[in-house]
Amino acid sequence: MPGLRRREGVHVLDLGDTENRRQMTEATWQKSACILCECNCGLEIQVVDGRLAKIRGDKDHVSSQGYTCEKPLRLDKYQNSRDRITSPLRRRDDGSYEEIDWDTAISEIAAKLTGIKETHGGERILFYAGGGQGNHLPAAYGQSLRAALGTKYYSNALAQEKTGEAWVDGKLYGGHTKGDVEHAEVAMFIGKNPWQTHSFPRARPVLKELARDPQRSMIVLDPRRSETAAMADFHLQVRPGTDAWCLAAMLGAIVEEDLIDHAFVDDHTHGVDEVLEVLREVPVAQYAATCAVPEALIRAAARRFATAASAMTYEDLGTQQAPNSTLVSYLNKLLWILTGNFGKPGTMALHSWFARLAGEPPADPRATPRRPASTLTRLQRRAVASAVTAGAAGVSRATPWGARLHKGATNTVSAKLLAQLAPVLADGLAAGAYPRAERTTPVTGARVIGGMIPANSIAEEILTDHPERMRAIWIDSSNPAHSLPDSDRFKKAMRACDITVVVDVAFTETARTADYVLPASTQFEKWECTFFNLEFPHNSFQLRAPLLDPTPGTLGEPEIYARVIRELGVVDEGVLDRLRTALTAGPDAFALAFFSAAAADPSLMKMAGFVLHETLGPTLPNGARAAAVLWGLAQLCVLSYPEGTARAGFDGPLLQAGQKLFEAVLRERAGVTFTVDEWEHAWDYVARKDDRITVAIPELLPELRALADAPSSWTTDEFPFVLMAGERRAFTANDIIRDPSWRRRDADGALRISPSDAERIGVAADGRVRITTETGAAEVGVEITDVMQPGHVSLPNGLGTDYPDESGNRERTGVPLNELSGALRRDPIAGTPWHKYVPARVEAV
Ligand SMILES: Nc1nc2c(c(=O)[nH]1)N[C@H]1C(S)=C(S)[C@@H](COP(=O)(O)OP(=O)(O)OC[C@H]3O[C@@H](n4cnc5c(=O)[nH]c(N)nc54)[C@H](O)[C@@H]3O)O[C@H]1N2
Ligand SMILES: Nc1nc2c(c(=O)[nH]1)N[C@H]1C(S)=C(S)[C@@H](COP(=O)(O)OP(=O)(O)OC[C@H]3O[C@@H](n4cnc5c(=O)[nH]c(N)nc54)[C@H](O)[C@@H]3O)O[C@H]1N2
Ligand code: SF4
Ligand SMILES: [Mo]
Repeated sequence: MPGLRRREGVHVLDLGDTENRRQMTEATWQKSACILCECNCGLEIQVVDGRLAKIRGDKDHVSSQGYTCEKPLRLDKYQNSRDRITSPLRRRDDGSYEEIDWDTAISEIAAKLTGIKETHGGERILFYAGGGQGNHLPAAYGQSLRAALGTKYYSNALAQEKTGEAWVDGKLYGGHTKGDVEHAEVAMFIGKNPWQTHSFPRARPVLKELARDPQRSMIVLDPRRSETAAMADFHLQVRPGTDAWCLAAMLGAIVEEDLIDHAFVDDHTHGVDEVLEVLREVPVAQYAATCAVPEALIRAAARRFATAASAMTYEDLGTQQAPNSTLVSYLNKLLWILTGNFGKPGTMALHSWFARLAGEPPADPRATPRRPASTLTRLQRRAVASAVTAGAAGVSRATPWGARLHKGATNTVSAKLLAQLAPVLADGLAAGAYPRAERTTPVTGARVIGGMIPANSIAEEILTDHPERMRAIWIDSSNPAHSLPDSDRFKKAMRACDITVVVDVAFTETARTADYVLPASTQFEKWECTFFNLEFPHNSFQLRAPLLDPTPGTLGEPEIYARVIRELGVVDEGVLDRLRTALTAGPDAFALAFFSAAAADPSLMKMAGFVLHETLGPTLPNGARAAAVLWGLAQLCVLSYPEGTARAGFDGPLLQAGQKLFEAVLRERAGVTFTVDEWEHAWDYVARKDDRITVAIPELLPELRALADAPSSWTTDEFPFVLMAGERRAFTANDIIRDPSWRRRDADGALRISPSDAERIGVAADGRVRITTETGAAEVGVEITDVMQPGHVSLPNGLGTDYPDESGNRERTGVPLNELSGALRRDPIAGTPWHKYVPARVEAV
C-alpha cells in the first residue's frame, strides 16, 4: 500500500513517480484519448501554446494499440473552438444572454430547482445527460445531484438508439452483448457501417483482415453499398426499412434446412419450441421478395452463418432507427442463439462494466432471475456476505468467487449492514440505476427502458397541462435541441419549462434555448474518462489526465455538480469530516469508514460521488480530485467481478483489491485491463439462475407472425423517397466539433442520391435539390453515387449547426436533420425514432 504524504494541509495519496504535466516541456507527448466516438482510441498529444499541436495514436494504449482513424488529427478544432463559452450565462427576457458570476449562477439555479422540488416534487425535474462520446464523469457525479433533488426520470441519446436492443437483451439474458469480430469466422453487420463508425477496437485493420481471409466471411445488411458492404462476401442490399423480413427469411431458412444447433438450444435456452413454431411458418420466398433480396442469396448467407465454427453479429442505427427496430434486434439475437454462437471465441458474450452506462432493462418476469435487481447488486450481496462470513470466522479465505475481506473489517462493519450497503452504493454510482421495475412515463405512459424516457416522448411530457408534466430540464454534454427528432418542438418544450440548465463547452443550439448556461472545461483541460467499456474477454478502462489548464471562467463538471449540491445543503458536514479523519489513517481505514457510513445512512450513499469528491478527492495526487468517484466504482467492480478482477491482478482482501484497482487507474495513463475472463465465463454474466437464455419474448412473437400481412413501405406519392437522416461519414462526429473547417471532405454535407434518381428529377452533379418531409424542408447540394439504391437518399449527421466567423456572425453549414426527421414515427416498444426512414420529396432547384 502506498503511503500518504502531506501537501498543502491535506494528505495526498503517494503513487510514486506519476507524470506531472507542469514539469513537461512543449515537446512532450502526453497520453490522452480521442473523444469523437465510443472507441476512444488512445492518443499522444503535444501541446504548444495552448494548442493541440501534434496528435498520434498511442501504441501503449490498452485497447487501440496505436490505431486511430483520420478524425482526431485536428482535434484542436474542438479545443480552440470560437464557440467556447467562458462565463456562466443567464437568459434575458428578450432571449439574449448576460454573463453572471459562478456564485450567482449556482445560487439562483439551486434556489429554482429547490422551488420546483418543494412545489411539484423532485420527479418533475428531468435530467437529459450522461456524457457524450468521451466524457462520462458528469454521469457519475450527476447521479449525486439527481439524488439530492429527488429526481426520477432521465434520458439521453441512448434513448434514441439503443433502448430497443436493451429491452430485448433484458428479456433474453439480462445483460449487454458484444461480438468478437476479430476472431469470428463469419461476421455479420446489420445496419452498421463499421468502416466509418468503428465501435470496436482497430476496426479498419480488423475488417481488412476479415475481408482478405478466404476462410472467413462478412455478411452485411444495408440498403446502401456502404464502405463495409463493399468489402462483404454477402451484401444483402435490402429495401430500406425491410430488415425484419430479411432476417425472418434467414431464420426461416435455418429452421427449414435444420441448421439449428440443437445441443446448444437444449442445454442453454428456455421456450425454444414456441419460437420455432413461429419460424416454421415463415414464407421465405415471399419475405425475400418483400425485402428485395434474392432468395438464393438469403439462403446462402443463412447457411454460411449457421454452419460456421464461429459467428457474431453487430446491429446499429441502420435498423435501430428504422421500422420494426425492436423486432429486428430480437431476430438478430435469435440468429446467433439458435446457431449456438455464444460463449466461445469469435462469437457473442456478455461482459463486465467498470460503470453501467444506464440502468438495467427490466427482465422477463417469467424468467428465474439470479438476482432481484442489478448485476452489481446480486454479485455484491453474495461477495460481501461470504466475505463477511470468512472474516467472522477469523480467517482471510477465498469466497466462492475468490473474494476476500481482511479480518479487521467485520470488527467495524456488521455482516448485515455490509450486505445492505452494496445495492445502495450501486444506485449512487450507476447512471439511471434506481428505476428498476418496468415503468412508464407520467404523461404519455411511454415505456421507460434502462431508466430512460424515450427520446420521442420528451417534448410530450412537457408541452401539456397535465399536472405531472416535467417542469425543468438539466442538460449536460448533449445538444438535444439539434439531435432530438423534431428539434423545434423540443426547443418549445425547453421554453415551456420553469427552468432549464445546460452544461456544455460550446454555445450550442440547446445552450441558446436555456435559462442558464454553465461553461465546462474541455475534455483536454480536466480529468476525464468514458464508461464505454464493453469488451470481452478482456475489458479495459482509461482515466485521462488534463493536458492543459482549464480555460479561465470554466469548471469541470465534478466541481459544478459539487457546488450545486453544496448549495442545496443536503449532506451533513459532520459525516464528511469523519470520513476526512479516517483518510488520515490510510486507505483501509477510509474504506471501512466509508462503508460504515454507507450502511448507516443509505440516502447519503445515493450521493456517493459527491461524498467521495468532498472527502477522498482533495487527497488524490496531481489534482485528480475529479477521479474520486472512481474509487467507489473500483470497489464495486471488484465486489461485482471478484474473479475477473483478480485475474487482471486486482486480488487480495476485498477492499484492498478495490484500492489496488483504483490506484492502477490513477497511475496508468494508457488504460487498465480491469477484468480478464475466459470464454466460458460469458455464462457468469447471464442473469438467470439456471444460466439459460429465455428465448421466447411474448410481446414480439405476435409481431414476428404479423409480418406476413404488415406494411413494408411508408412512402407515398407526396413523399416517394426514403431519406436516411444521419449517415456517419469520414468527417462527421455527432455535434462534437462545431467548426466546419474541421472537415477535410464533403464540407457542406451533400445529399447522396442514385444516378437514376438524379436523372429522373433532373439534377446534375453540381446541382442542388430541395428536400421536403412531413416536418420540414431544406436545400442542399447533391453527390450522385451508385452507392445509393433508387428511391433512397442520404444526408450526413452532425451538420446543420452554426459557427461564428471572425467577427462573430453565425453561419450555418449543412442541413439540421431534425428539422426534417419528426418524432411521430417511432418504434412501438422502445419509442425510438425512425431517423433512417423519413419519407421525403426531392426536387431539383
Ligand atoms: N464517422 C463517425 N463515426 C461515428 C459517429 C459519427 O458521428 N461519425 N457517431 C457514433 C455514434 S453516436 C453511433 S450511434 C454510431 C452509429 O454507427 P452506424 O449505425 O454504423 O452509422 P450510420 O451511418 O448511422 O448507419 C449505418 C448504416 O445503416 C444503413 N442503413 C440505412 N437504412 C437502413 C435500413 O433500413 N436497413 C439497414 N440494414 N441498414 C440501413 C446506412 O446505409 C449505413 O451504412 O457511429 C459512431 N461512430
Ligand atoms: N436525425 C438524426 N438525429 C440523430 C442521429 C441520427 O442519426 N439522425 N443520431 C443520434 C445519435 S445515435 C446520437 S449518439 C445523438 C448525439 O447527439 P447528442 O446527444 O446531442 O450528442 P453530441 O452531438 O455528441 O453532443 C455532445 C455535446 O457535448 C458537448 N461537449 C463536448 N465536450 C464536453 C465536455 O467536456 N463537457 C460538456 N458538458 N459538454 C461537452 C458538445 O459541445 C456537444 O454540444 O444524436 C442522435 N440524433
Ligand atoms: S473517431 Fe473513433 S475510431 Fe477514430 S480515432 Fe477517434 S475514437 Fe478512434
Ligand atoms: Mo449514437
